[in-house]
Amino acid sequence: MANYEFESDESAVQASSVSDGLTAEPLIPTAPAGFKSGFVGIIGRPNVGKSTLMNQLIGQKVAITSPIAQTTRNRLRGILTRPDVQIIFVDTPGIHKPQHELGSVLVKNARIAIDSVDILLFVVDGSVEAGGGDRFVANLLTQTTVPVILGINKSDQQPADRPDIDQSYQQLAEAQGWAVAKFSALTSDGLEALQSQLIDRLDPGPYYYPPDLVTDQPERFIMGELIREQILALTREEVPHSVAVTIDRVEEDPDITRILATIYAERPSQKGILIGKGGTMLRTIGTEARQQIQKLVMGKVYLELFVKVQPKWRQSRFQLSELGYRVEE
Ligand SMILES: Nc1nc2c(ncn2[C@@H]2O[C@H](COP(=O)(O)OP(=O)(O)OP(=O)(O)O)[C@@H](O)[C@H]2O)c(=O)[nH]1
Ligand SMILES: [Mg+2]
Repeated sequence: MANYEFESDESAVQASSVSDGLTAEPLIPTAPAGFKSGFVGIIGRPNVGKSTLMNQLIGQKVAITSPIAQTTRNRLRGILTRPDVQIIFVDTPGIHKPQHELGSVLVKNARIAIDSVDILLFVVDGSVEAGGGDRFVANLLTQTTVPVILGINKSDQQPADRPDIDQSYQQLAEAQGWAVAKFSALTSDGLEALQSQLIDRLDPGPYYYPPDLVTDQPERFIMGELIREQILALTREEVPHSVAVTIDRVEEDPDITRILATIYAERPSQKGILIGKGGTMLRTIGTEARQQIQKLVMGKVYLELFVKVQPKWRQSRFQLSELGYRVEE
């Protein structure tokens, strides 16, 4: 079974050399005078739009998104390079009350990001007022010395007659002296101002990654995520949460990329749902995922999917690690 390679914080520079496909230029140039750079951690409860925001800020889809909470399972970096600045955004799993070992690995990985970045962007959902989940995250952030910007997202969905929503977040921010930004990751409204706020707070620094690299993740990881994204979009209830995907083989021929992947479910009933009547569900997942992967590799893709049952993988430390989920200290 194939394992994903994950990079620790310390190996950020080497990460570029192991990223296959997404990098054309392995050399890191010397930064000109006045160049700024740094790491921005995107933190918040699940489903507030952290991954959508990161994709929009870097102008490319490197993180999958969905209306289902706990979509993101790994810390992953999205890199924005301009002539004057390089910002490395660190997308994290939503912070929530863990129900199983997978959940606690996710939350631990999100928490590690808090102290390993230069700026924290605490993202909240501006279509609803501050709740217990936001206050829990806010409380975690009071324990760090890293500067925090509270970002009110989904401004496009905020009802005009609810000024109390912003007030509930303003209160959280004022209590800690945090800056506030308001934007919509979906429409890009307010994102330029957010970018300026971030750049103002960055110090002069080097290129951490080659200018044309958009993520630290290997192409294989993103392929697996694009398959999981279709499962999140097409299945319901427990199925999206019970699924892991491994990429077992990638063969690149001049005119086609052949990919073999396995979808792991926890129960035979979930396997049945994933395959569907006469294999229709698996075919739909495969067709949709193949189209997304074709955009990633910019060429034709042949995708073969298998479904296997791995009972209780979300509870088992060993199996979590085999499937690419472990605490990355
Ligand atoms: N209307 C609106 N929807 C948004 C906005 N940003 C994100 N969404 C939607 O919110 C849902 C969750 O977005 P994600 O980016 O997956 O959220 P997340 O915070 O990364 O979620 P987890 O990975 O589960 O922690 C998706 O359906 C997005 O399309 C926004 O600015 N406006
Ligand atoms: Mg996410």
